Amino acid sequence: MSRLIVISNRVSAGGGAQGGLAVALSAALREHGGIWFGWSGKETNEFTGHINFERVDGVTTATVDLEEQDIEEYYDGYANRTLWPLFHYRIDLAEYERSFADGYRRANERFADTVLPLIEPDDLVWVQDYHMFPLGKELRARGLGNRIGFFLHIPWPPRRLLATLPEARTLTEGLLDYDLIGFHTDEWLQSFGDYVKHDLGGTIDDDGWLTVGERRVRLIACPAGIDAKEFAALAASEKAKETYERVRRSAVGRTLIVGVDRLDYSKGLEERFLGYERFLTEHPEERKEVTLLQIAPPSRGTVDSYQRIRSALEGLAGRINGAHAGLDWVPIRYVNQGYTRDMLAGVYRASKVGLVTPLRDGMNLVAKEYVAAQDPEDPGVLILSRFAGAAEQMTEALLVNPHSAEEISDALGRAIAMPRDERIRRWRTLMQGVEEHDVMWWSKRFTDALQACDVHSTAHDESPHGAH
Ligand code: GDG
Repeated sequence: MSRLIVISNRVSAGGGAQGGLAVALSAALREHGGIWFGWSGKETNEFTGHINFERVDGVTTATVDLEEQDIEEYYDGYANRTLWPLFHYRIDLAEYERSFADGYRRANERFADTVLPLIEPDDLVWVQDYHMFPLGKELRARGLGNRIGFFLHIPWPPRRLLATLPEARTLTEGLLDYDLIGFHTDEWLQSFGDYVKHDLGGTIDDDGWLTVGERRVRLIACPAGIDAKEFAALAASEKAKETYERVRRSAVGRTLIVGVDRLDYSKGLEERFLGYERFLTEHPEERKEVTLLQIAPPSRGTVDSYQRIRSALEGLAGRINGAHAGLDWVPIRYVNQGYTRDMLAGVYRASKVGLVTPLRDGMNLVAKEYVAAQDPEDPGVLILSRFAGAAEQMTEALLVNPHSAEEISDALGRAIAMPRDERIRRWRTLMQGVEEHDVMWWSKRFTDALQACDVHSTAHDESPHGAH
């Protein structure tokens, strides 16, 4: 079996705070052997390419520090201010600055220079996400002939939106140096295909082989999942039970509705609050019988748009609570803090409704975690945005348009009134999907598809890294 080199912006092997994806990537690395390479998250005065190796829970990690200017232009800039909003269809928030694009290219060149000597001839190289689009091209330019795959964790935007990015063409052409490109859903794959067909003159056959001139790249839709067994076990842990009891006690018999999201404008939190307010107005009989618990740990706080969404939400939660609260009831409990995964599992299980309404989301793992944490005898109801990648698989959820306060309100009414047998029937189908297409399935499907690709055809065979 080939070794695996995983490359991602941040490296998170081992430790209790690992998310589901990190667990899967660590498991794949333990199975294949290999290295997880990325940015350490730390700053250095001068980039030297010094690699810090660690061995964590059977996984070797290799990280580098970046200069302040790299972090500002590559990470805060191009990744978080340009690509993230654009790829979530928010061109109103996207900032197009040449210095960001330059910093992004420079950081990727630095990653390529640093990781190259760590890669052996038969290794599979798996690059993760939008921070690293050009890395494959940079590695090819340095003569690497290995199989290199890329997985995109966020949506691919429609081509007319992508066209607003000054570097759209360079960025997309650069992706043709990968052997395999994975997306969460067919929709994102089709959007990518549209751009390539219209703007690069490519063709795609029924098996997902993309051809542009001499280049052939395999495209697959490969939806990421969670470790369903681990999550169900978390939900049965002492800490989860304790949290379950605590949350239920604090709800004093009221129906709990839960939202758990990184504080991000793509997650549709304002629209969610407005939909919930509409529900309170349209269902006066339910007032004081329900509570919305929204957990939203802050993220990317150095970016203006994140500071704005944070204060907008505080204002909105305050206004709704001010307008509707009584002596012994507040409609929204809005918590700007993160919890451990076992506590989250307890919170999900204590909540009769999981409200997951992003305006756009590559996949959304919270929807799957909510399902995995439920009591099979008395499961809650998942309300899910049609615009989350997860909606392609989770059709037994109540699917809503997250922009419509009326649809959110109607779905809340339906979820709260749903009879137990219908809840069980829907949950079983959802849980079957979550278990079958779990995160181990995802990483195996991707690495198997990468292994099956021919060794890169246009590699520079004279290079030591191109030889096989
Ligand atoms: C990107 C894509 C895609 C949240 N609050 C806490 C906490 N979380 C955890 C959740 C979940 C994870 O964070 C969030 O994952 P999502 O998938 O929902 O969203 P993004 O962070 O935007 O992830 C997304 C994903 O990549 C994978 O490809 O699905 O579409 O945007 O696991 O549980 N975890 C802890 N405390 C919290 O308070 N411990």
